[in-house]
Amino acid sequence: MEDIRNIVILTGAGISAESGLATFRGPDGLWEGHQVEDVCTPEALERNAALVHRFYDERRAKLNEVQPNAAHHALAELDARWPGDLLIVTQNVDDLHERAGARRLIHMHGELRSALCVACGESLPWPDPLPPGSQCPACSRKSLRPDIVFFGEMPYQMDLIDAALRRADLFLSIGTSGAVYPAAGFVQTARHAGARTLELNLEPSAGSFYFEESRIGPASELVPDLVR
Ligand code: BJW
Repeated sequence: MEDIRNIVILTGAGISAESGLATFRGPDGLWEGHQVEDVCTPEALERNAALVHRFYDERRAKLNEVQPNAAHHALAELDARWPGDLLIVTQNVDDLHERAGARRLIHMHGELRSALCVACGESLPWPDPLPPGSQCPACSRKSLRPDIVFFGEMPYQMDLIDAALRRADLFLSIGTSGAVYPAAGFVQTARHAGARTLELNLEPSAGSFYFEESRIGPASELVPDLVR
């Protein structure tokens, strides 16, 4: 790591799997027979708000039962001690990176513990449980939804992420299938900018061939081995 100063780390559902949170695409990747693509759209929210709210209510409740694992802790330690630029970009909506102590973190697909007002755009801590007909404290409209980036919506902080990728010396991808864009394209942006690229995953991802190196195994072992 001698010649590396700027690091971007992309994480996905696989990093939280060993904490007990289900991934999306795999044997446990279904929720009550629904594909994630059927629940996580603005159209689904409009068509069947109760179903979408229940999906996120159940996942939010599950957060109280799980803890960060060795991979989250290893990344938080790296964040604390790394003198150069470092950015953890997580696609996950759980809070396990921050509970492990990570500070330089972007939730590009939103957060379970945040609510978004569709009327005024305000984000606020999710009032748990959300009483029916809850009002937005900023505009008083009854228009709160989960602060989650659905398919077809723009992920958060893309400008910041893009800038970090363009000056990265190392791009590390952990526990993501590489099935969802724009995150799946980050490896190409980083490579074009001259970064070294490494993937840590339980199996080769969809974009495995874009990486210079792939290490196959559980994140709780591979991440501490790499960063400590
Ligand atoms: C382990 C492990 C262990 C297990 N250790 N590993 C280009 C081409 C085609 C389509 C598109 C395109 N660009 C955009 C699109 C459309 C769409 C898209 O990508 N569709 C695809 C289905 C093709 N993208 C969008 O709509 C996005 N918005 C957008 O593009 O806006 C326009 C734009 C234009 C230009 C620039 C920027 C933007 C929005 C995507 C929103 C995704 N939302 C979801 C749900 C919300 C969050 C939530 O409910 O949690 O986000 S979908 C779901 O997938 C979730 C995840 O964050 C995301 C990625 O999944 P992830 O994390 O990779 O999980 P899995 O389950 O797929 O994989 C887990 C991996 O871990 C596996 O490989 C396992 O092997 C591994 N693993 N255990 C290590 N112990």
